[in-house]
Amino acid sequence: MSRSRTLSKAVIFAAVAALLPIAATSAANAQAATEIQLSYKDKKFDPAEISAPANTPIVIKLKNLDAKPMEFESKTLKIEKVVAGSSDATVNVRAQKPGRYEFVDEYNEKVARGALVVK
Ligand SMILES: [Cu+2]
Repeated sequence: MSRSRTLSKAVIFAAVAALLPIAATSAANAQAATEIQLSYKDKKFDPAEISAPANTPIVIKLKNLDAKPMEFESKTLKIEKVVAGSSDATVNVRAQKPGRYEFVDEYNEKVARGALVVK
């Protein structure tokens, strides 16, 4: 075996060894994610308050039942997502500390409000 081939095997081994902990971490995160169903209809979120455990990723399955588009927005969660009328979207929320995180439909901010309570 040539010297360069031995070297490249070592490099590949090092690269794989470096990637393994990342793969293990994302698998753990995927497993721990809390999935929440949330509907939007007549400019109202249903339920208006959702909750999730702290320090685990959250996946909000959002159904816009209105014919018009809406924009799911949360300043505290740093999320903005436009959802077309009569369609579904997935909103991924990073793991959060305990607290109350308000969200709105930015197009109807005064009436369309909700909150994610992390405990
Ligand atoms: Cu916005």
